[in-house]
Amino acid sequence: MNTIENVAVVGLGYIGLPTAAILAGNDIHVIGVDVNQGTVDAVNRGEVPFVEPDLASYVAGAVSQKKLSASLETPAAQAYIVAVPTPFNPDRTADVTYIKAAARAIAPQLVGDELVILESTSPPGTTQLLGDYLISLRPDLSLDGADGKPAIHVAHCPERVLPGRIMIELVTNDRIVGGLTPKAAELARALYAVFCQGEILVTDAATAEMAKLVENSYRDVNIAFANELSVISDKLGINVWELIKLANHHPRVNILQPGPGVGGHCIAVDPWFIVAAAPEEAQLIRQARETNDAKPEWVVKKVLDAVGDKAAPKVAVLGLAFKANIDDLRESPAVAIVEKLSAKVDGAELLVVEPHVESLPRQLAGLANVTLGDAAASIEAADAVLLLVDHDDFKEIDRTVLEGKAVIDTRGIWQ
Ligand code: SAJ
Repeated sequence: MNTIENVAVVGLGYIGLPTAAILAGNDIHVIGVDVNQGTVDAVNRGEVPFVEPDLASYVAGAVSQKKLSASLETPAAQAYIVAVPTPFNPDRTADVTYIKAAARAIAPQLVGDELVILESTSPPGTTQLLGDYLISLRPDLSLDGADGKPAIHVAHCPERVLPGRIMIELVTNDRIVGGLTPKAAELARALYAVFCQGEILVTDAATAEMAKLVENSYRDVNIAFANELSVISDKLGINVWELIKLANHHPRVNILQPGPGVGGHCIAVDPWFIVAAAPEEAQLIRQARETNDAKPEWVVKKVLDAVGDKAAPKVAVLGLAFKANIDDLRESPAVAIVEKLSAKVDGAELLVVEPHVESLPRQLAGLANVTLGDAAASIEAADAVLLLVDHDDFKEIDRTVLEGKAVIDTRGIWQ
C-alpha cells in the first residue's frame, strides 16, 4: 500500500472526532462520518458538539485548512477508523450493532488493499468478527490474499485516552495495535505513527482487544478496593481518607480514592465484556463491578440517615458529572443517586448544583422535587449537603458555609 493520504473516521464521538482532528492536523485528508446530522453540520462549521479541552481549536483549524470535513455517507478511503459505541445488552454482553452498521457502509467502497481499523472497545474476537463480516459482504476480497483475492487489512487499535486530557494523551500515550495479520498490524502501526509520539506496540488483534479491557478492569478492581475500604471504615469510625493517605506512604502501596461509585462509559462497562467471555473464571472482576455498582445505594442510605425523620428536608447535591471538571454525565453515579433520593425522601427538595451543565439531564428533568441552581444559594437553603463530584469549583467553597448542616462528602474534599 502507498503512504496513507486519506482516512475516513466512522463515528465522530469522544474518540472519533479527536482522532480525526489530530490526523487532519498532521496533513492527512480526513472525512468524518456520523449518523447524527447535527454532529456533521457542527463539524463542517468547524465546531465541536461536546466539551473537551483544546479539541475545538484543532477542529476549527483542520476544517478551515480543508483537511477535515464531515458527512453522513461513508466515502472511499485508503484507511477507515471505526470509532462507534459498543454499549452492552441487558444481559451485559456487548452490542456490536454499530460496528456491523459501519461495516455495511464501508464494504461497498472497498477495492482491496485498504486498512480497516477498529478502535471501539470490544470483546475478544470482535476484530475477527468485523473482518469476517466484511468478507461475507464482499466475497471477492480476502483478509490475507488467499486464493489470489485482493486483501483488506483489518486491525484493532484500542484508544486509552483519559477524558479531559484527550488531545494530550492521543499524542503522548503508548498505543497497542493488533492485526488479524502481521501486515495489517504493520500498516496500522504506520498510520498511528503519524501523530503518536508514544511507543507503538504490535500484537495480534485478540490480545489488543483484551489489553484494553484489562486496563480498565485493573482500575475498576482497585477503585472497588477503595470503595470497600470506605464502607468498612465508616462502620469502624475511621476516616478512610486519612487511612489511605497513611497506607500509601508504603513504597509499594498505591490505593485509589473511594467515591460515590464508578461512572463513565468505559470502566463501568468494559469489565463486563471479560465477565461475558469467561463467566466462571472472572470472579474478582465481577465482584469489583458489583462492589462499585452498590456504592450509590450506600450513599443514598447515608443521606437518609443524615436527614433522619426531618419533615421536608432540603438537600444540596453538589455535582452530577461522572468525575471532576468535565460535563459528561454518562453512567454517572451522581445522577443515579439523585434519581434514587428523589423517589425515597418524602417531601424532600433536592437542590442540585452542576456548574458544567445548563439543564438537568433527561432522567432528572421531570422530577418535581429536583431543581438545578447555584452552589451558594443551594447550600444556604439546605439542611444537608451531599458532595458527589470533586470539581475544582467545589473545592473553593468556604467551609464556614457548611456549619450546622449535615455533610456527606463522598470524595473527601472537606476531610
Ligand atoms: N474514580 C474513583 N476513584 C479513583 C479514580 C476514579 O472513584 O481513584 C471514578 C471516577 O470518579 C469515575 C470513574 O472512576 O466515576 C472513572 O474515571 P477515571 O478517571 O478512572 O477513568 P475514565 O472512565 O475517565 O477513563 C478510563 C481510563 N482508563 C484507565 O485509566 C485505565 C482511560 O485511560 C481510558 O481511555 C478510558 O477509561 C476509556 O475510554 O476506556
